[in-house]
Amino acid sequence: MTKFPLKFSAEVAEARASGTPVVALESTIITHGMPYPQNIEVARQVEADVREAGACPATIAVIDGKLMIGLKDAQLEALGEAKGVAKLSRADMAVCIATGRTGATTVAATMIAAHLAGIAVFATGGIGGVHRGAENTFDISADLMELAQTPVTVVAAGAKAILDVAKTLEVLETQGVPVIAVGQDKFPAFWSASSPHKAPLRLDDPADIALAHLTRARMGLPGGQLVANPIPTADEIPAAELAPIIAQAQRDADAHAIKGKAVTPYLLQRIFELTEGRSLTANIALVRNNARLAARIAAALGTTTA
Ligand code: PSU
Ligand code: MN
Repeated sequence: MTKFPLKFSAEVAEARASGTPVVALESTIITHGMPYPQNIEVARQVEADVREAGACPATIAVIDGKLMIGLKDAQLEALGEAKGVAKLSRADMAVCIATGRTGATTVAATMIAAHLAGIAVFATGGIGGVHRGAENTFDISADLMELAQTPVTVVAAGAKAILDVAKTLEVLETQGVPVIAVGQDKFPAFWSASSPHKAPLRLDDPADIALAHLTRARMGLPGGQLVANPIPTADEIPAAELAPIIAQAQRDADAHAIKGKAVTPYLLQRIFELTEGRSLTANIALVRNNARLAARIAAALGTTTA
């Protein structure tokens, strides 16, 4: 906890007062990860999923220089409609706040905000990671280093298959981040439930994930955990079907010289087009699935005494 000024929504303030578990949600997925108007619908739906699972959703964003922990519905809608909203990671968050601007938080920035607000569990779609060709571009998401230093358990459907998943897992290991698959041994690949990669760790019970989180804290280890929750198989796009589409999207990104922060949003949009919207349907299913699991972990954290 900190003295840094945070702006809690009424719902989150009430949850904190009454001891209701809280789950953080990111906003870059709204502004850069999904097309309008589905982005707003999905953001609302994911919040409803968290509530239904007995926790309180806290969607995080910077609005007019204020670090918001929980958004009113009108704010969420405005963010989803806005164009040109900044994508904030660790590097740009303070500048956005200091200059009174508006920005959406990535996984890294949402973790920082959640920790400032005393929220231990955060649900998203997929984390950023090591991009293909990173040996030339050095494009490695700040999300990985954030997981190494900020004590928030992040529930994601693995790493987006647009990444180099093997290199992403290597960096997570080097950084000392526990990567915990749920319900299977394989590391999930976002739109696909499985991948050729074995997850380093597996825990199937939310209570064990909560206990592992607390144990790290008690040991004085910095950083969080990556909980890799596979997309329900009914909703997945098989990896073999997706592989040529991802390769095409990557070629298009290269041909248009897309760089830096623009890479992930570009690839997601291109895959959406190339799959005629199927990637979005899968993305929605996996985020909702992650929100429900995160709520259970947050509830377990509230009752676990390590
Ligand atoms: N997951 C999604 N859609 C997204 C993202 C994640 O389903 O848009 C966003 C997250 O905010 C993540 C960011 O932190 O993409 C990673 O961007 P980069 O690769 O530039 O670090
Ligand atoms: Mn990047």
